[in-house]
Amino acid sequence: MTAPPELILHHYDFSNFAEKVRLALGFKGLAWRGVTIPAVAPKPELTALTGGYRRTPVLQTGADIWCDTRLILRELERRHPAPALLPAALLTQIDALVYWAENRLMRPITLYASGMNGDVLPANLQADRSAMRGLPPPDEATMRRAALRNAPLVRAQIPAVEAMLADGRPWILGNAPTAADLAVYHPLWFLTARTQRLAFELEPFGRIAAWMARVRDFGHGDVEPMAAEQAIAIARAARPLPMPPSALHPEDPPLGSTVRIRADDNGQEVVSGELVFAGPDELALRREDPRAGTVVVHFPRLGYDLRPAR
Ligand SMILES: N[C@@H](CCC(=O)N[C@@H](CS)C(=O)NCC(=O)O)C(=O)O
Repeated sequence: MTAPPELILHHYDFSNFAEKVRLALGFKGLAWRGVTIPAVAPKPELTALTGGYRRTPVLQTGADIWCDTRLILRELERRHPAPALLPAALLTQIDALVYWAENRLMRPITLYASGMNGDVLPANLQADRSAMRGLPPPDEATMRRAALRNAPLVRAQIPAVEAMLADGRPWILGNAPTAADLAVYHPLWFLTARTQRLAFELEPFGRIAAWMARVRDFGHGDVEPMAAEQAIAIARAARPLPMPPSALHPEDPPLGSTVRIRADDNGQEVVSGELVFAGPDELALRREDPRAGTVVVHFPRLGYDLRPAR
């Protein structure tokens, strides 16, 4: 019997950040297992692995849990370097484009698409997303107003993507795909992920349409479903990877101390554990879970807040 694939992605179908990772798995031609997680909290099976982090997606390899798509892509690249999505010579440009796409471009698209598709979204989704930002549940009129306020912010930015492709290049950074293509693609994908109502926003842009078709062609790789309980059992049976040497800053909490990590933007559930790795742009903490056993949860440094435990 062949061993099952080591990569387990915890995701759900209409998550655009999950779509970014599914396409990365497809581009690299990888086999993986997909655990479908709830789109709203609580997510008890996911948080047995993460210790509290509830955003989507999360990658699991044995007893190692990789949070945030920036880190997930880096880990995929480390394990499967070819074909590359993060070529060293382009890393700074990729990071800048990822930040623009996933913050400045993504947020108005989310508010626009969600507000125009309120009737087809799961009933409790908007209340959950507002709670993630410390806001009360919005009524339909509020969502609609937010959609209308954000439509111009979407239209102010889509032409920038067409301009990036204006010289006829096939990919955002030239002749080969990079993580920048995935990061710019997934917010645009979200515009029509639920319904075609906003497809007209992309219609004037021929280069974007051709480029999105090329990205879609990466596919999702070779995926088989896995039950959440099985993923937890895999974590329990595995040992976390050995940690490379850390590169702590003098301001960091000491290695081996108990720390708290949470996202600095939304979904700020705290994860607590023992700091076992700190690098220039990665943090990892070890935690004991009654169901998942000893796991190491990895985060990027940027976008996360690290503090000593109280
Ligand atoms: N910076 C994070 C953002 C992830 C994110 O915001 N994902 C959305 C789904 S597309 C989310 O977590 N929404 C709430 C949820 O799924 O519980 C990443 O790159 O992974």
